[in-house]
Amino acid sequence: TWAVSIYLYWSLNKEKSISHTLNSSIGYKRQMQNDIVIPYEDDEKKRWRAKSKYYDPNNLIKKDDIIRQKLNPIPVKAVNDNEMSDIGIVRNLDDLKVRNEGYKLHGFNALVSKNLDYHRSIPDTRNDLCKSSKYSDGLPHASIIICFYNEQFDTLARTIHSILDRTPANLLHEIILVNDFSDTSGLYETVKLYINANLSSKVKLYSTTQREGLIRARLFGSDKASGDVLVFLDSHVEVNVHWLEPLLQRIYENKSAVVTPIIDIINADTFEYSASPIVRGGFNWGLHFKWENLRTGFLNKAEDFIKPIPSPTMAGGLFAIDRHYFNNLGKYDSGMNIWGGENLEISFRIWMCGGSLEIIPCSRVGHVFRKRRPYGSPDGEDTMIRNSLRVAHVWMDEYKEYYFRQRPEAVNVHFGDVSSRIALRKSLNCHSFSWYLKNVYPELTLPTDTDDIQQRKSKLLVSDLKKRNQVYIGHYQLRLSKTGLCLASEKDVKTKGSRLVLRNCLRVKNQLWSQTDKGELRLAQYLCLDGEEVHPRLSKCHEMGGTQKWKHKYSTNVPVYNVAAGMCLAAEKSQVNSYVIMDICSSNDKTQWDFIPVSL
Ligand code: LR7
Ligand code: MN
Repeated sequence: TWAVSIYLYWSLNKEKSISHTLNSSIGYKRQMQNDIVIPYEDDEKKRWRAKSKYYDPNNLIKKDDIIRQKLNPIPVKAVNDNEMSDIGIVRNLDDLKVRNEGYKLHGFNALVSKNLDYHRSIPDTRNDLCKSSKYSDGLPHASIIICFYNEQFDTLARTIHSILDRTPANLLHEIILVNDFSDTSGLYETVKLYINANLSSKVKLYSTTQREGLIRARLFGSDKASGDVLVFLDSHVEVNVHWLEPLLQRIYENKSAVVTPIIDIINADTFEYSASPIVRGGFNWGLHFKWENLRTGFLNKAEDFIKPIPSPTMAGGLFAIDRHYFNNLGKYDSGMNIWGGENLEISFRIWMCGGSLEIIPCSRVGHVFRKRRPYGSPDGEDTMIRNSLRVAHVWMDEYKEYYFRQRPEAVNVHFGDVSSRIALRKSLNCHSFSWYLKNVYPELTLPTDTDDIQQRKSKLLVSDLKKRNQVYIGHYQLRLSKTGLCLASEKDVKTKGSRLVLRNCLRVKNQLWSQTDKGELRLAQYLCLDGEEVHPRLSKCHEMGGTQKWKHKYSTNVPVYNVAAGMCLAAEKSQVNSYVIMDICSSNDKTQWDFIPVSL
């Protein structure tokens, strides 16, 4: 265990420092996190979500039985026991390596993905009315284009199989995979072998000859396509039942409608599949995509939940478009590099040049929302800024000033030649940006100085609300089995970031752990035990589960397991003041805890 702990410590720290340098040196900062935030759900939406029957967390992850037998599970039991707990358990150094390298290279839990079947059932998240929808005969057929750069093989395989399993063969013209010059060793060869050995000739694999970035890689793929409709997907998705028919139906009715599914959530730590609320795409003046609530009153009658929803923008990764329409509309801006901005560019272009962009609620596709983008651009360029500048200069007329005001550092950044895109806009005879704002996105307000203050205010309100709604299941001391030592904070109970240590068991605040209905362990009902790092710490409770969610049974001699981390709470040594760490789950004494109920 000692050697294991050292390795664990080293590898987790290494992972952390690498991700830190990646984030800061390339300048991607935390933008991505803002991009994927789902807006705070108002009560109405919550009620609606609660009513829908599809959300069944116990049914989410079903593992291949063979894998299950091989792994010989150790008895980690949760109170609300479900199957998911054991799929991410790190049982040995090989598991640990898969997991750690996975987070580093892919930004998600590769161990879970590896242990999941390529064919798995996911909950049907559609509204019930979708189930009786009828689709026309003679729908156009689709070329599905998936670009990938360093994708984890199992996740890519699951993406492809979900399509083959859930798409009617007569509507599937081909799947075009474009390897964007991945540098993870052997990926291209592995994919090639797998396709040749297992998959139909409808699945085609191409490769770029240098790293192009997702925009030019999609252009490359779309030029090879010959189906009526192009469907673009990311390489870490799972399509849901009857996902394609409603998209094709809408394009069949209107060739200039560009359509997206609702993007459901595949949790990056656990691969749980869950439904997303119905929201539209918007953006802010920093030119970041954001989710936006529907217009009030948009969802009135039952049928409103299944009709197309006009959306000012799209997230970018998952959409369907008539192939000729895509080509006539100017495809993509090939001057954009690696990642970012192309989603707003094509959204503005669609609306301003006579088309429409719509969300089709009966089409559902899950996407792995990673915690950070695990790659940069080869030369370190901030491609989000470059690409956004191209959007601003071509499409935004005088409104580009608002972007510059928001991002003063962008003013002097090099963005290449945009003359051909300006010529395109002219030749398509497109509307002005002010037309777009007025007719498509009137909800977008111009930035004012008070915005910041308002934002801070609304955040405060939300957190107050959460505090009031807190539900406690029980209050305990956690004693390391066979010792008189209890789990305590190294510093004061209110010190964020404090590590955890063993202290002689005493009935003090500093050893009082309260279990919430969200699986949190709160010290003195204040800060949350967070298992993100080798040394678990006290963090502000965010109520989003993840590394603040713990499983165990309240009893004696049980491991305390962190679902997202795949690791157990362990004592470094059985001595007063020694640190508590995250370690491989075993039946070792150092991972066994007694829950001693405390009445308040
Ligand atoms: O250099 C690259 N070459 C590639 O082929 C970089 C990426 N890629 C591939 C990559 O393997 C993946 O399959 O391109 C695809 C998209 O890259 P991600 O998954 O890193 O992007 P993302 O999901 O983080 O970001 C969203 O915004 C991007 C802006 O450029 C793209 O439009 C993504 O497609 C888009 N993803 C979605 O819209 C899914 C829903 C997320 C939300 C909200
Ligand atoms: Mn993605």
